[in-house]
Amino acid sequence: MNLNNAEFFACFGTPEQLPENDLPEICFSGRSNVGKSSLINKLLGRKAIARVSSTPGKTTTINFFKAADIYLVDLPGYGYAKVTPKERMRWDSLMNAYFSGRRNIKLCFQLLDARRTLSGDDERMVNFLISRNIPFAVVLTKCDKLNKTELAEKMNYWQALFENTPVFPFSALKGTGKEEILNAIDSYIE
Ligand SMILES: Nc1nc2c(ncn2[C@@H]2O[C@H](COP(=O)(O)OP(=O)(O)OP(=O)(O)O)[C@@H](O)[C@H]2O)c(=O)[nH]1
Ligand SMILES: [Mg+2]
Repeated sequence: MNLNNAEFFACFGTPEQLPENDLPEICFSGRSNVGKSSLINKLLGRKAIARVSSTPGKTTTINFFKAADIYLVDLPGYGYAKVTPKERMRWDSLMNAYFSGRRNIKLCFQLLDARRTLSGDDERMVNFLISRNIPFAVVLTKCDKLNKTELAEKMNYWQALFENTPVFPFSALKGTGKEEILNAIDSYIE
């Protein structure tokens, strides 16, 4: 799949703004700072179509990018400690609206930092996807920060947690895993 002719489509900050959509959508979920926007940039072959920041909580809206008649959807991150109860409620209602709206979500990439272990928030997110019957695959981000042995250990850990789910190691820095992820998108779109 070639997603090189992408354009920014729109961003949505409240449930009412979310448009109904029947084009296939691939969405990206994960804690703040895990690397969602960086992954989207890499897949689209762009440096900064999605905004990347070293401060967590950068993406607070649902951002749609259009490429090859599909949407890539950058979801706002969770698990950011400094969020107010009000912002947390906004996040909840926005995410609920997104996943319960009439749309054609083909696959959700659940991003997890390869170096870490599954957090309570990650587990809640995964269970939410399962409860909504959203097909998902796991992307392990920041793999460039692990050496070969550490990566092999972590792959075992994550693959054991997600037995029947594809798990893709990825590095936005080096591009590792990009082709495999694009192929997965292809297979879920068809
Ligand atoms: N070394 C390394 N750094 C990465 C990688 N992916 C992302 N980063 C860095 O991690 C930080 C967060 O990346 P983002 O892509 O903004 O993360 P996000 O998940 O979109 O964060 P929010 O928008 O806050 O939810 C940035 O400083 C990135 O440069 C990676 O594969 N390797
Ligand atoms: Mg982001």
